[in-house]
Amino acid sequence: MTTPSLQADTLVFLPTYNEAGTVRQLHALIRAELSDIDILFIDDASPDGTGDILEAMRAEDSRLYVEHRLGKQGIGSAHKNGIAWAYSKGYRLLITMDSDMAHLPKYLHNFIELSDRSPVVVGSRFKNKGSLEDWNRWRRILTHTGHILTRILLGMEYDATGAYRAYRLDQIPQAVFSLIRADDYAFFFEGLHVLDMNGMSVAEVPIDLPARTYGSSKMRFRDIYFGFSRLVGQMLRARFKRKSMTL
Ligand SMILES: Nc1nc2c(ncn2[C@@H]2O[C@H](COP(=O)(O)OP(=O)(O)O)[C@@H](O)[C@H]2O)c(=O)[nH]1
Ligand SMILES: [Mg+2]
Repeated sequence: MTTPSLQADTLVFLPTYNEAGTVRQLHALIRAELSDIDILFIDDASPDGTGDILEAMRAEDSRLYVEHRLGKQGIGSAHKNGIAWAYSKGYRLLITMDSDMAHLPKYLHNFIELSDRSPVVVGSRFKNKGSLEDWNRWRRILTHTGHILTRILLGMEYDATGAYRAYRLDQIPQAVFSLIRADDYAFFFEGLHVLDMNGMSVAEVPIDLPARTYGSSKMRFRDIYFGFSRLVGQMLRARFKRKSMTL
């Protein structure tokens, strides 16, 4: 069973960019799992009108918060904003997830449960055989390559590139997050590496990705290219500039 007191101090954060087709359903699914939590969306002025839909949803849910940014500033930057927002409001637990239905709310309880024992919890797509089965080949190759590279270059066994995570903000000094530089997709592996190097233990929740993946990835070829160079940069930073990664 999940700890009720922790649940009452929990924020679920989701960044959105062009997710008009999924946010309503996703919000309903999250609420069906957890009625006693707050939810924050940060939208980057999505051209498809996601921001307006979120505003309409906010009118119907008093524990739903929506922040609007002026334009697309990157997924990592949105996560940094969400984390800072959560610290400023005093939440003990922050759970982050994608808004395109790739991260199923049915796992939220597992994240909360493991957060009792570990300051960082990440969803892992590599624990269950076939959890990526329904994804197209290109996404599978990309995800597996990311996993192999973060293992070899950064020495992390965890699924380091996913956004489905839980952070115990009452156990992680906020300054640790300010050591993360990336504002793009590299935020995820860099962030986990920084947390790991600052002695935060990481637990994993096995997750399956849903049969139907809604929306399309906002990841572009340049993100992959920059992602790889950042991975190498991160490895060099850990080796030669260790001090810039630890408090
Ligand atoms: N606020 C904000 N959200 C973003 C941005 N880029 C991606 N997202 C959201 O981040 C989540 C993951 O993005 P997605 O393109 O599905 O990533 P992928 O599936 O890992 O390739 C989705 O909920 C997107 O709507 C951004 O620049 N700003
Ligand atoms: Mg996605």
